[in-house]
Amino acid sequence: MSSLGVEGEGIWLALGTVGMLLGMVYFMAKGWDVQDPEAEEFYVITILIAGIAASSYLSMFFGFGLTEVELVNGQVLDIYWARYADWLFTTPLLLLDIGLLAGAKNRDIATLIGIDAFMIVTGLFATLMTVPVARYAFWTISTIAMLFVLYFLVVVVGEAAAEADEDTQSTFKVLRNVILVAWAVYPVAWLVGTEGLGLLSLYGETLIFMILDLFAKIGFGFILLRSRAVVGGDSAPT
Ligand code: RET
Repeated sequence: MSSLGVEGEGIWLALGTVGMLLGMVYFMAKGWDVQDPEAEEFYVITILIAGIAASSYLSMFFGFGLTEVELVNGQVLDIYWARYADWLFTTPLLLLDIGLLAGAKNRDIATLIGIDAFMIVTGLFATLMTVPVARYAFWTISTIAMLFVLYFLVVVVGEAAAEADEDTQSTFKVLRNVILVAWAVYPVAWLVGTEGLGLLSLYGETLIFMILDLFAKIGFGFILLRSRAVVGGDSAPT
């Protein structure tokens, strides 16, 4: 049985599932013959990102990843918590992808992933709190963590990337910009969406998160796995 969700947003969850599955199958097909162990690593990570997101979207579509939070003022929010389970695993994997590409030190990648996990967990706290002021307090903490992640990515990982070859540098810059633009929209969507000020309906918010997730995961993977930096040499398609 399918679920249309609370406000008919099931359509976006279905599209999200299909989009993630198509991305995953495309990356698998493209990576099938890859022999180079370094390139293989990027394929495995990126396929995993799409696969985790596909299961999360499917669980939300079937209404499993959905719960209710009753605020102290009696207002009841419909919360898709499965997003946070998805993001807790996929955002570190995205950072691992770009960190490995840049040739960053393991220690720096680990720091970046640590702050990122803190961002998602405090974002989940913001989402589950019943007192409004606590929700906004955790939103602020999570957003500050995100600014640290973005800063660290540009400065520390960027420094490592600056020492890489030209192909790697240009792919790094494109992917870094994808992250800078896409990630920064998430806290805004939360704030204007049903978890925050409620200016957006659950229907509209689910649509926005679906577009962001596809861009930040499948768009990102597409750019990474097609790049000369990963494909290498003259065999690159563009
Ligand atoms: C939340 C709410 C609290 C404030 C902040 C958030 C940030 C979320 C981000 C999510 C990124 C997700 C990605 C998914 C992959 O497709 C948790 C929404 C800062 C940055 C890239």
